Amino acid sequence: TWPTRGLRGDVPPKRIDALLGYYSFDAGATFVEGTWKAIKSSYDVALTAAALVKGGERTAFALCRPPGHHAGAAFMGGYCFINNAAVVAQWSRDQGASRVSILDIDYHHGNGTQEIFYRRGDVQVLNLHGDPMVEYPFFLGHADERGEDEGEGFNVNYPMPFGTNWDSWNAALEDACAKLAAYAPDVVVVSLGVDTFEKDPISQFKLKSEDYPKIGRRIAKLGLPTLFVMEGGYAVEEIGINAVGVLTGFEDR
Ligand code: 5XA
Ligand code: ZN
Repeated sequence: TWPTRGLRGDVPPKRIDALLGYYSFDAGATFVEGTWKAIKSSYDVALTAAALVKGGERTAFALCRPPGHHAGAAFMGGYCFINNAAVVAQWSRDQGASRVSILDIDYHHGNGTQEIFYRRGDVQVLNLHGDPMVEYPFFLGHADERGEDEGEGFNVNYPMPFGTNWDSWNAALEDACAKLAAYAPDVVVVSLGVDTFEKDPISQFKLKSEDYPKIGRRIAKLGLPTLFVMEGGYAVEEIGINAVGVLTGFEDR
């Protein structure tokens, strides 16, 4: 049960089946035996990668499963329980980074990441994704969501239509990279989803395998310590090829 309009969303009930609704926004984050172990391992992987970058590595790839970018400060959903990208952004701040940018290039809007940092100016959030009028998570991710209070102007959304190809997607990436460079963060966290791929079974963008190294190359051009955190991707045969494509592009191999 979800506390939607007309129900009390401010009183956490006592029963586990009701708490599942209270702490989620959809039925896409379920618990079975082993779920918590997976969530905690994913979180640990992200922090290990963050420590490598803090220790001087130019980049590290956190192969997180489950992913995280739909999870907010107090809710799960969309296969996400803990927001790994947000955790490492905050960890980097705690370790002395003045500013952190999160560049979310997963096909779906990272509603959790947006929610967590929406009122903060110390973490910039840039999000390229399917238009929420027609695409999951539906209820956040519009271009007019720009951040509030101290976060005003530090949340940038690029909703794009079904069928978006490399040229249009890349134009959004260019704009995002320009805004990121102007913000001059100490660390970049990339929420790396490869469900933008043309053959992804649940997504509607048209990127090709040959495009992923170009993404990595563009991000590398920023010249900043960069932490890649895995998000979505469902074309099982090509996930590895496309994710590694971004990384080899970053390393210019
Ligand atoms: O980035 N998010 C995803 O890939 C999960 C989408 C869940 C759709 N029900
Ligand atoms: Zn996704």
